[in-house]
Amino acid sequence: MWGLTTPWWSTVMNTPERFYCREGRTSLDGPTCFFLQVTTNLLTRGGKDIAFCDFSPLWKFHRRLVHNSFTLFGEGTSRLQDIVLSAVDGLCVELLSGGRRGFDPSPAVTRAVTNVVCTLVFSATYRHGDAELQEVMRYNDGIVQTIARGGLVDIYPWMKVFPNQTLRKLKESIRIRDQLLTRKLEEHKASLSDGDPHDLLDALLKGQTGGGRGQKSPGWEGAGITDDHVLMTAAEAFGAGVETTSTTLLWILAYLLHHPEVQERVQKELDEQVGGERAVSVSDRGRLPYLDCVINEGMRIRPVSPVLIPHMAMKDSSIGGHAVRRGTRVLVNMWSIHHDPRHWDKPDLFNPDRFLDDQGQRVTPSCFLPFGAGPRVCVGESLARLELFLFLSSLLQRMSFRLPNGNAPPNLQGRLGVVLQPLPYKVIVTPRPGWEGGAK
Ligand code: STR
Repeated sequence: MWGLTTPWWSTVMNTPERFYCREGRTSLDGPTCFFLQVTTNLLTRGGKDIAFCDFSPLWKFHRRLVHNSFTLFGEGTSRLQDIVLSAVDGLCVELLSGGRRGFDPSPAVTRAVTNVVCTLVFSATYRHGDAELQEVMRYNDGIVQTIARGGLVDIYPWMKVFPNQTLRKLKESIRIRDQLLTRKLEEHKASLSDGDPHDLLDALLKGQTGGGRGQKSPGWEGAGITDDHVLMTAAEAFGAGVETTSTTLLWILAYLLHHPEVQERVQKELDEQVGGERAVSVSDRGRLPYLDCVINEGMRIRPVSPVLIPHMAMKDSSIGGHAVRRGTRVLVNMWSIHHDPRHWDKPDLFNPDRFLDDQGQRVTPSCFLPFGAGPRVCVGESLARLELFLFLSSLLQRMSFRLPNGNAPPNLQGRLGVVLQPLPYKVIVTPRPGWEGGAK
């Protein structure tokens, strides 16, 4: 296993092993789990969420509820598209007003993605500079800064040496988060009506009472979903929805700066299939295979979650030929799966074409698992894919990205915090013909 001198994650990532197992934990109270317990218990009120909660019938129900409410916005409806496109317009205007000087695209991208998630979770849409949006972004940043990735996955007792100041900052960020979300929850309770839910909070509240029939029918599974569950789910949808999507977009932009020819090819495809007269829409997706490949290749080469959050064996089992006892925690090394030279030709090369076959048809290799797999597969996968598609296609339709003169291309090593992030870098954006203002 990994030692003390190098960070655990670089040791894990740099081995070909696909799984790491650690026996000896049977519940969240186990001493080896102290550190994980401190941070994730604070974050989730002791596992009232989806990602960190242990498996149980209630968890299954809870997850299904969230999944169903996501399909409300998902493909087949234009709601999500409208929400994302309005954030895209704002983002394009902001990026294009960045001027000819190089600037860091990260704050604008994060703000746009945060805005989408705010609309999905509690129907708020914010203008640039809105005080509540700033508050949301500040507390989220506070959590991201303090809950290092080690906090999510590390399993050694010495990790409990957790600086007090950091813990204080985490607690304070969580307090602000909970205050804001509680307010939103109360507002939603007061305005809950019989029709279709408007957002995730509505859907969860309806799930509690069995489809909004007003009173809980006896034996209704949703009765186990407490207000705490609703709050923690909303909070998690935030954290997971913002960090992952914005980071993936920033990784892809970083790679496009390294590979201007890829950017040009995407833009050529967009020009041919969509043109410059109208905004891109979900229905264009089938016509833009190369763009899809670029998104896939970005998620392969720099998975936001290079080591998945821990899974626990619910019963005696086996994995990759190794026996795994009940209660063992299993870490999946997605980095090694996505860089396995037996499955990927030159795995360190950014090559979107690997997702196309000889006939130019899209292929999805079995070793490509950016959202994980199985019952714990990412619940936001289709939302995320839709967002990535709409954001990236609209950006590249409307503007081009290049390096400021004299700047070295972005560092591609990245830094593993709560997700694997690129280090800050600068871009110059120039509008493409007809999109000087950023939106139409
Ligand atoms: C980010 C910060 C925050 O405010 C809340 C959360 C909770 C859910 C976490 C998220 C975090 C980081 C990304 C995670 C997500 C659950 C699934 C996702 C770890 C800490 C991934 O596995 C990529």
